[in-house]
Amino acid sequence: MIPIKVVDSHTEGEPTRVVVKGGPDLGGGAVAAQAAVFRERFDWFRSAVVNEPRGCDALVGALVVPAADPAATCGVIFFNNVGLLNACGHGTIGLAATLVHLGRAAPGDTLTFETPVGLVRATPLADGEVEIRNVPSRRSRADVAVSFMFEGASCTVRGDIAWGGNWFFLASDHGLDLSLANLDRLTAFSWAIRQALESSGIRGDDGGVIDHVELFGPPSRDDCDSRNFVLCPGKAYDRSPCGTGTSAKMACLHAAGQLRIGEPWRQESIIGSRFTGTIAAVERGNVLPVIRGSAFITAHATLHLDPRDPFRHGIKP
Ligand code: PYC
Repeated sequence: MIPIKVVDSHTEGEPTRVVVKGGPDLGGGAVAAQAAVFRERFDWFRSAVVNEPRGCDALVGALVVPAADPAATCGVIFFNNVGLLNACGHGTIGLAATLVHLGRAAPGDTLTFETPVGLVRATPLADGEVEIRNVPSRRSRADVAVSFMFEGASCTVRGDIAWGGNWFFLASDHGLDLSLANLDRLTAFSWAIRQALESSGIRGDDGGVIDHVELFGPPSRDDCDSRNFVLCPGKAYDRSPCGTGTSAKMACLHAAGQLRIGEPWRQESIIGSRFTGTIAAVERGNVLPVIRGSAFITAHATLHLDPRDPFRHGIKP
């Protein structure tokens, strides 16, 4: 078996594991088609790379694959503890930092990654930050009411539905304290929203499942505009402010007339880290989000899958 070589990093606290060697052959073609092959035939590989005992619930994997688009540097498929992600902002920053670390890119280069949902650009900067240009993002519906039971009481929350590379339900009027000490309640509340969206058949405007829930509150830092809590599809919370979530937020703010092109939006995460976003332009009703953040390399490793190990393919939640 080819050894699986990975480079680990974290972007504003949220971990990424880039598979740089030993990934499965997905047959080439468009990255969206390769992602379908990965999902159907190589779920064991996904789980082996990111799930316990080798990984953890928060870990996002990034499989570097050939791109079909001649404009792309390479393709990338992001995945987590329960499946594939369409796109991933913190992971894109982690991937760019990893390529710089490996000497495959340099500050000032513009890297273009083909994802299953479009091209994402990343520029490693001289100060160590990475700037990404995410996929066109949009608010799809405003002020949607979602009702569910929470802690034995019936509860209704209103929020927006937006695309930022993944589908999000974004709510500010929820009454919860956005602090790390409150993680269990935030998780239970957001998960109840997620389930209510699903059971009421509320989806994105392309029929996509709304699998990320984002709650907003006042920032704890003077240099931020807002703090968030983001619940990811596998019930882990995003330690970073979430790149696709910040893109969705900026789309909502712009649609509400609260964020102009070029105006900075400084999004604090639940752990106090920060992304700085701006809207570069608006095209056909979509905002073009630009986001900056930092990633740090934490490990180089060779993953070992011992045929005698009953958990070599990970413990699936
Ligand atoms: O940064 O877009 C993001 C992201 C999605 C899930 C975890 N991080």
